[in-house]
Order: sequence, then C-alpha cells, then structure tokens
Amino acid sequence: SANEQTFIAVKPDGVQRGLVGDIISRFEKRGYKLAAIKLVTPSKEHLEKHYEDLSDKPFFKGLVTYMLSGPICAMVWEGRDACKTGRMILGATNPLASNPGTIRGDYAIDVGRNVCHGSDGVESAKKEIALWFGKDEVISYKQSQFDWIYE
Ligand code: YYY
Ligand code: MG
Repeated sequence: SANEQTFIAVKPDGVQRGLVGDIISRFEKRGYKLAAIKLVTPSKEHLEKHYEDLSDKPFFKGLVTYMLSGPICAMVWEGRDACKTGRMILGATNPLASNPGTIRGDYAIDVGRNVCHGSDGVESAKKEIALWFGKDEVISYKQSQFDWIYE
C-alpha cells in the first residue's frame, strides 16, 4: 500500500557532516512523503531501547556511545514499500559492502560510522515510530504529486 511508513534517522556523524539535506532529498526525489521530522538528542535509555535486539552484541556499547555523540535527525517517510526501499536507499549495514549510489556507499567507510538508520521491516518500523514520535507528531496529508508518482 502507498501508506507504508518507515523510520529513517540521520545519525550524529551524518548531521555533523552536513548530510541531512542530501538524505532528505534522496527520499523526496524518489517520491516518498515526509510524515514526521525532528532534530533530537535522545537519552542513553532511549537509544538502548531502540537497539534492544542488539544488546548482547559486542559492538552494542560503542553503538550507543556513537548514537549519543550528537544530535540525530529523526524522520518518518511514507509510501509504497517504504521499509524495503528505504533500506535500499541506505545501502548495506557495512558501508564497504554498499553500492555507490546508496547513502552509505557514497558517504561512509566504517560500520560504526554508517551515517543513517532505517527500519528493517514493517513491524520494526511501527515499533520505532512509536518510540521516537508522539502520535500528534506524525502528520497525515495528501502529497500534491501523488497522482504523478503512483499509477
Ligand atoms: O539495520 P542496520 O543499521 O543496517 O544494521 P543492524 O544490524 O541493525 O545494526 C545496527 C547498527 O549497529 C549498524 O547500523 C551499525 C552497528 N553495527 C556495528 O557497529 N558493528 C556491526 N558488526 C554491526 C552493526
Ligand atoms: Mg537494524
């Protein structure tokens, strides 16, 4: 359906490196609709909850420290197949395995500085959107170019 939503975040390195505009542009130009956006500095507890499935991984502590190192640009993008296509726009988890043309493949080298986050499926997207945004922060509106993007 054209109203699938995904949670996309520009991580602290992406914000500091001035990549927010480019990342927004890639989703806009593809045809996705921006449903929510804010710049935030979440707590350690919030970030541990966001990455709770990875809590037993050796990189977990470093991951949370990295995510605490500066502001994060949190967004919700909406459109057909938003979760799967969002992951394709981001590239692979390890930037060295990401194709040029993806965000990570264009801007990153190390896995622990991979610039952006995207939900890995519809269920995790729902969970992440509820964690990062209040209900009134996710906006419902008609995208004016809708009929030029969807047949
Ligand atoms: O969803 P995605 O961000 O692509 O990867 P995850 O497997 O969910 O891991 C989350 C996050 O953890 C990843 O973006 C970087 C970091 N990480 C790491 O530092 N080292 C690894 N070997 C794997 C992941
Ligand atoms: Mg993930």
